[in-house]
Amino acid sequence: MMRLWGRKSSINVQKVLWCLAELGLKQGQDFERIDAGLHFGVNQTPEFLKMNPNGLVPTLEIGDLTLWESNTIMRYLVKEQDKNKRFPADIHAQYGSEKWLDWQLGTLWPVLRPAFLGLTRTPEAERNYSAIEKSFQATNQLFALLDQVLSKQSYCSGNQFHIGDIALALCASRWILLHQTFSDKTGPRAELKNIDAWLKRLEQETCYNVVAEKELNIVK
Ligand SMILES: N[C@@H](CCC(=O)N[C@@H](CS)C(=O)NCC(=O)O)C(=O)O
Repeated sequence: MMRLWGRKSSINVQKVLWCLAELGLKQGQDFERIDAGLHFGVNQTPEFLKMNPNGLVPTLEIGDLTLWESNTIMRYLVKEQDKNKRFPADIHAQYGSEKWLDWQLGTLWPVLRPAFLGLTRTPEAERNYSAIEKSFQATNQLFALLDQVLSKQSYCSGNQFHIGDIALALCASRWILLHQTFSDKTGPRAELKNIDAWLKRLEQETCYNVVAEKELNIVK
C-alpha cells in the first residue's frame, strides 16, 4: 500500500489527494495517509529527513521508491495508476498540462506565495503589507492570463481535465480565500468570469470537493 505523508490542509498534499481521488484510489485500501507538517511535526525527524531531505510534505512512499514534489507525485500517479484512463494520454493533452504544472510551480506560486505566507503564516507585527499587496496584485495579472486561455477552452490544456487544472485550481482557491478574508490588505481581486466558470466546472465534474476548502488555514 502506498504511504502518503502530509497534513490535509497543505495545498501540495491536496494536489495529491485530489489526484488519487480522480484515479479511484481509496484511503485505507490503496494508500494510507499520515499527518505531518506544521503542528503535527514529524517532518523534521531524522527518519522523515531520510525520506525527504527537504523536510516538506507531501512525501509518498511506494515500496522502495520515495517521491517528493507534489507535481512529480501527480505525474507518477497518472503514469502508473491511471487504470481507468481518467486523464487523456495523448501528447497534446499531456504536454498541454505539463506546461501549466511548470508554470504553477515556477511562475504562479512564487508570485502568490508572499501574500499567502504573509497573511496566513506570519505574525501581524512582522507582516510586510506593501509586499503582500504587491504579491496579490501581481497574482491578479497572472490569473488574467489564465482567464484568457479559459475563454477559448474548458480546461487549461484543452477541453479535457488534466492534472495541470488540479495544481492551478488549488492556487486559485487560495487567491480567492485570501481576498475574502483580508480584502483590506490584498487590494481588489480581478473579476475573471472564465476562472469562476472553470472552478464551478471542476466542482461539478471532478473530485475537487474532496479537498476544497471554505476558509483559509491560518497558523501564526
Ligand atoms: N515544491 C514542493 C513544496 C512543498 C512544501 O512547501 N510543502 C509545505 C506545505 S504546502 C510544507 O511541507 N511546509 C512545512 C510544514 O507544513 O510544516 C511541492 O510542491 O511539494
